[in-house]
Amino acid sequence: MVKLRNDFLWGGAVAAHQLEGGWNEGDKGISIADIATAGTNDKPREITDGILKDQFYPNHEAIDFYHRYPDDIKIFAELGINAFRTSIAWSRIFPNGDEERPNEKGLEFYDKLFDELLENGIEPVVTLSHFEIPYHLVTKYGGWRNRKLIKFFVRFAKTVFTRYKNKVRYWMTFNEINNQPAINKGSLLTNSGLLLKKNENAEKLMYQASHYEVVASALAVQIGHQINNNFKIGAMIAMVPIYPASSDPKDIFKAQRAMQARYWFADVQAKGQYPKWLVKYQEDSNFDLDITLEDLDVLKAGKVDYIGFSYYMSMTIKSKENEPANYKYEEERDIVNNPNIPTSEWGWQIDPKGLRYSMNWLNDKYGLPLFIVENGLGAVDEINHNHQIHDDYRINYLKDHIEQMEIVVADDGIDLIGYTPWGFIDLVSAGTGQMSKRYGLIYVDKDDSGNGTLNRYKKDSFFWYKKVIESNGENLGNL
Ligand code: P53
Repeated sequence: MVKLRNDFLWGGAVAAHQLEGGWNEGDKGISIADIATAGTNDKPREITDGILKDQFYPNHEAIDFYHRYPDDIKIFAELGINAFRTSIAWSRIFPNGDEERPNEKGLEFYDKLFDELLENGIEPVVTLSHFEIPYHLVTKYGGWRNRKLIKFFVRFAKTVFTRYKNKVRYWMTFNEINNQPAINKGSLLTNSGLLLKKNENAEKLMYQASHYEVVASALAVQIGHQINNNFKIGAMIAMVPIYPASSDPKDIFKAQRAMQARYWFADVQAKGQYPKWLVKYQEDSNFDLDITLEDLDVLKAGKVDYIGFSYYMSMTIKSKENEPANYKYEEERDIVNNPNIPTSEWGWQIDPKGLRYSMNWLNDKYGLPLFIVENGLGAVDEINHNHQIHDDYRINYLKDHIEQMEIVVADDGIDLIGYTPWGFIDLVSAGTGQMSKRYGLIYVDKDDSGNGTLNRYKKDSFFWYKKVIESNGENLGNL
């Protein structure tokens, strides 16, 4: 029944700063993730001005993958995955971000990591920028508000494309490039590294920084293809479909505008140009952005090969009385609860059918191969005295999503490259800095304050996913 590609990638996904640790080893520089404190769902992580003595920084050690990767990869091989999505920490390769020459020790680390993976039949899938911009680029240049960042990023991309051209086939430029609204709260924990100045227009700044990022992404795509014609270089977007709360036409349009505002990044990366509504909107807002004709040519020439996306949840939006015609999407203000679907312990609305909707939407819009590069459930796990973790809630979540993914391939005829569930080994949450928000099929013994043996244990979901992979997705039954 299921007709997945013969070379379908069954994998797992992580990001350098969330699992490696070794934050100051191998001449690595400080990244913004290294100065992010721990938070909770109610208490946002803080970005401190440099490293403060009395603060706990969960990413400094993370799960110590930097030292433990050979043993971890043995467990990954036992799980049976054939793809491992990670990122290259920019600050290992260019510790400050603006050096002329790369740090050889950083390059060697990823050589060893990729070799170890390949020897175990696991293909590395690599994101260039996953929320870990070198901090020096923030303090000296203001992060992506500065056009110079394009040059630094392209140098980084060129360096790693060249170095790993025979080890890595699938690349993504910016993780969740559309995950930018955090700047409204002044948070740095996105790719952009933006600190709002007093009285600065956050929306204008977001459009400017995002423009430089899409230009840098398009340049990287062009250069990557020159270095290795077989490279597949993708966009990576956070896919959270926005539904209208009712069939009221006001809700329908509001949801449409929300989708446009959330996904224009993919329009630019996949179609090589800005959507008309946004050009008009930016003009009408008098943002006076630095977007040159040359930039627009770069965008046309650097279209991505596929759409990578994360999928965790859907959101729902409702109109208000007297909404202005030029409604501005503001997620925190406008999202309402969807009573038809459940909500996770961290407030994310679980919606497996929304995955089918999302993939059809993406396919209709871009017609490019799709790659589910993140999906998963953050939940509290209990480990018993035999080191067992009975995480049937996680199995159910993954099963329900894989089921929809298979319907999409079998019934909707959509070309899907692979599936790499997020945080398949427990790691530090990006949003909260917690360890207790666990996504893993592999348990890591460490708590939110940084205590624990760091031992690894296989959860029930590990044995379940192993069977799914062995049967190429045919066997989704519980244990
Ligand atoms: P955490 C928000 C919404 C959707 C995906 O997130 C998100 C976020 C950011 O919190 O991020 C992606 O750890 C991201 C990963 C992250 C994962 O989702 O907050 O690409 O780095 O860990 C899960 O539960």
